[in-house]
Amino acid sequence: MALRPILLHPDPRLKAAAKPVTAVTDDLRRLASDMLETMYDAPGIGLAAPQVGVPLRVVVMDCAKGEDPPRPLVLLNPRVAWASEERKPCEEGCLSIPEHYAEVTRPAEVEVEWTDLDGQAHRERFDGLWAVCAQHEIDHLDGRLFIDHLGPIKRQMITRKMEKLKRDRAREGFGQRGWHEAPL
Ligand code: K1U
Ligand code: ZN
Repeated sequence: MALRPILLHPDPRLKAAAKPVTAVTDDLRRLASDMLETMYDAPGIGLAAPQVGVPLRVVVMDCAKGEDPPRPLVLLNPRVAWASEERKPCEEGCLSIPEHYAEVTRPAEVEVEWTDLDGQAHRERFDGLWAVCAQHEIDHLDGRLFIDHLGPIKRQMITRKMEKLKRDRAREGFGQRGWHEAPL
């Protein structure tokens, strides 16, 4: 298992539609395992393969709260098969847009279909944070970020701040995992 660097917005790889998974290979199992480790380490409640630079329709999620046991899910080729009429606002964040949060309104409940690493098909109804996270992650597979649900002024403001953050990090030698140690 290994941590993978998470791409930061703006990056053209976060805007591209990901390709369907066609076979479960050792590489794919390693990707899913690395994505779960990277998500827990961040920490986050979801991660999509394009966020680690892999243009495949793979999502990992675990929105278990507090005393609930962990529930790591690996979703291959997930799709929203049904969405409720009822819509709910929820504050969203994104590991590719650190330190920025905004309210996004989405369907309150969704049924998601996916295949797991054993090739088993699933269809499950999600609500609450699970529903928000599943929709956020499937958006990533279609090259959509939560800021694309905001008005143009808020979106531009966040994008400009992220451009500055990336410039500052590049200038100051801030690596993906933190400050580079000065050589002895
Ligand atoms: O896709 C991502 O960038 C992950 C993102 C998922 C998400 C968060 C909030 C609403 C919808 C989707 C995150 O995990 S951001 C980090 C976060 O929200 C969090 C971190 C630790 C504990 C609880 C939440
Ligand atoms: Zn995200």
